[in-house]
Parts: sequence; C-alpha cells; structure tokens
Amino acid sequence: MLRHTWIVLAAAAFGLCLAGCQSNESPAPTGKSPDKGGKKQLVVGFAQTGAESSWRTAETESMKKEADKRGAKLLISFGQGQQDNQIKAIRSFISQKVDAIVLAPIVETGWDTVLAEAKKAGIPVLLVDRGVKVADDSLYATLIASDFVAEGEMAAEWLGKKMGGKGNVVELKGTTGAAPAIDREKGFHAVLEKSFPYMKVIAGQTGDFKMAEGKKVMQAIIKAKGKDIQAVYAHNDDMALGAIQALEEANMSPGKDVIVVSIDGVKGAFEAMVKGTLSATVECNPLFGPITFDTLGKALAGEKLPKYIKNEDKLFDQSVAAQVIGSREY
Ligand code: GZL
Repeated sequence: MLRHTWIVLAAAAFGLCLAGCQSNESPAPTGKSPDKGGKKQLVVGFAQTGAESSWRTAETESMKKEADKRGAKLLISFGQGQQDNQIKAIRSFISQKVDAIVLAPIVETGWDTVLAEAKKAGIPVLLVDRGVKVADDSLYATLIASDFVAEGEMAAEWLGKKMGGKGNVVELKGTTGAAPAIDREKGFHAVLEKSFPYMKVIAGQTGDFKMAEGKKVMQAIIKAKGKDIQAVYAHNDDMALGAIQALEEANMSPGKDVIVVSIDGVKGAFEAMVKGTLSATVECNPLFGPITFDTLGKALAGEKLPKYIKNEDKLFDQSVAAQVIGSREY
C-alpha cells in the first residue's frame, strides 16, 4: 500500500497538489477520502502564495512533511503570486468541505468577503507567515508569523553599527502590499530615523522577493545611482543573492566594500556568508508544519487560541556562519 501519494491536479488557474493520501486509491475528486477504520482523515486546504523564493519552498515542504507524518490529507493550491487565485482556492476548499483552511496571504487586504464565506461554512482559517487587515478578526482563528517590524529593526541596528552610522543604502523591497514587505520597511526606517540619521536610503524598489528580480533592480539602481553605495538591505535572502550577482558583475565587492544584509536565513544565505559576499541575515523560520498542525488540532477541538502566535527570530552574521551552517534545517 502506498504510504502516501503526492498528486498534482492542474486546475484552471492554480496548481492543486493533493498530499498525504494514506492509501493507493487516488483521492476522490472532492478531496474527501473514505474514513479509515472509522477514524476520519483530517483534510486541510492550504492556499499557498506560490513558489517565489527558496524560503517559500521550505515552508511548503514543511507543511507537506507534517501532513504526511500525521496521516492528514493536504490540498495545496499555489497562488502564483495572485490574490485572486488564493481566493478561488479558498472557495474551492469550502465547496470540498475541508476540515480547516491554512492561508499564507499574498497581500494584507481584500480578504473580508472570502473569509466570511469560510466562517459561514464553519471552516476555521489559520493564517501562517503573513497577516491580513480585516474589519473583524474573528474571521481567522489565529496568525502564526514572525514579527516583521522587529526583523527590520534588527537588520538596521546591525547595519548601522557595521557602517559606523553613515553611508548610502539601497533597499530591495518584497512583494508590494505584502505584510513582510510593509513591516520590514517600517522597522528598518524607524531605526535609521531614531539612531542613524547619517545613513541614507538612496533608492528603494520592489524585487517581489525573487532572486532574478533582485538582480535586475540592483543593476538598474547601480546604472542610475552609480557606485556610491555602501550597503544593501534586502527584505529577503533571495533578492540579496540576486543583488550580490549584480554587484559582482559591476566589479563592486559585496560583503566587503558593500555591506549586504537580508532576512530569511535560508541555506543559500549561509553559503554566501561563508563565502564572504553576504554580511548578515535575520532568520525568519519557514518550518511552519508542526506548529500549524498542532494549532489546527486545538482550533478543531474548540480551544480558544491567541490571535497571534509569534515565530522567534535571530540575526546571524559572517562571524558565526561557518560554525552553524551544518545545523541549518532549511
Ligand atoms: C515571510 C515570508 C516572505 C519571505 C520571503 O514570512 O512571507 O515571503 O521572507 C517569501 O522569502 O517569499
């Protein structure tokens, strides 16, 4: 009997991945599986943003692994960076009468209507990794996420000290309208204004959390602003790694003459710190699987949940990268 089967059904606007089937029959189209020896299999719909970064891939893998470990069926839809696709996916999960919905919302706003539909259907919605702005916060059970403002503050405090409180900074921003992009910018600038008034953000542009975009934006900024750049602050490691390629191609030395600090803490970032091209990264752990399924269990058991469950973060720089890279889980 197959332990589990990952079946990807190409749906009209978004990829739908069925995971964690506990038998060798293909799952019923509705996503419902027959009860196994009387114990109903948990069926969870996961509306994922897409696959924009290596961090995102690590998050998806963590959810799949945990579903498989618990014998749950995980229906994953990849929104390909479009909120409409996520809304369609949530409606599809509602029509399939899943037990619970997990949403990693691409942007903060525009969720009130579809979350009210899930609430009306009696299906709890858990937010992971990014928050939403809704008029009624009873529309979601809880938010499990990092504190993105604090991440921006940590990056700024470290960078300010490293630069001696002065110099020109380029900011590569995340997806426009996304909670991490909004709050990582907020936290970073608040610290510069308060503690490092002689550091100047001379250019800021979105790279959509993508490596290729990060490189393209960095190339354009070097072309427009010249090489009087002392630091790059990227809202995620993938954009930082793209910017590092652009800096090297412009014969500027990232990690040495141009300090590069980013957020996520993915394996590629640790490799770049060991190489000396990335200066520091603030970890934003993507391994949401275990805590999400634990929290789902509490929600389904009717337990009162806190509105926000915080993911703890910490900063790593080149001084520790070589000794910790071997123990990194993502
Ligand atoms: C953070 C997450 C962000 C990561 C990016 O919780 O939403 O989205 O920092 C990812 O790498 O694309």
